[in-house]
Amino acid sequence: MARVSVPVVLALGANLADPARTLHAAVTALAALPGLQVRAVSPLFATAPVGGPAQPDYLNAVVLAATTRSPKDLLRACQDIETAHGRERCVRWGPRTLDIDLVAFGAPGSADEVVQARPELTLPHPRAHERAFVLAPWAALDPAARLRLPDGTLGLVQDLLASAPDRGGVRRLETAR
Ligand code: A4P
Ligand code: MG
Repeated sequence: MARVSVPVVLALGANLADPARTLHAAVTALAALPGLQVRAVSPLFATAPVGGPAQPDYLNAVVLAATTRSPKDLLRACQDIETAHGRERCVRWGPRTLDIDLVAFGAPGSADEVVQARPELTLPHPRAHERAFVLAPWAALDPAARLRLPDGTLGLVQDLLASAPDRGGVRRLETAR
């Protein structure tokens, strides 16, 4: 059965090899996925690492898209793109050539919104609401964006950013993309 296209928010991060090049290649790979239409790509943000071992600063970005894929299928496609860019999973929150997380699937409050707490795929992403490295690029793209919070309420991404513990560590890069 053909699925209806629903909005999806993806968060990209990289802090090994050539992160800017990797993020641009990842966006190109996402745009080439059947069943995914990239609508907007944020500027890159240089961000101090949150958690994990000592590691280089990250570059982070957010992609707004629409998809006819299921959440599980989209996650698998994102993981395939990570693997194609040399992603290895050794240390939790450790350095990585590329991470692509599903932040939110479906519009908050609409029938297509997906809220689920499964280890293999939790939606919305369980830590996105407290991470400036996700919230800052997202707010730069969509100042009115809202995110379903773990307590079930909706938060304005800009407001969440204003109180995110790591907000002092994020810096928008002004370079042309
Ligand atoms: N998984 C569950 N829900 C999701 C989701 N919504 N999106 C599962 C993506 N994956 C999800 O992910 C571990 C498992 O989470 C997967 O098997 C997937 O099925 P992973 O990509 O293998 O490992 P990870 O990303 O290290 O794990 P985790 O816990 O998701 O990490 P976070 O919370 O995403 O943090 N600091 C800066 N400045 N910038 C960053 O980008 N990233 C992290 C990773 C830590 N610190 C950072 C950054
Ligand atoms: Mg991840």
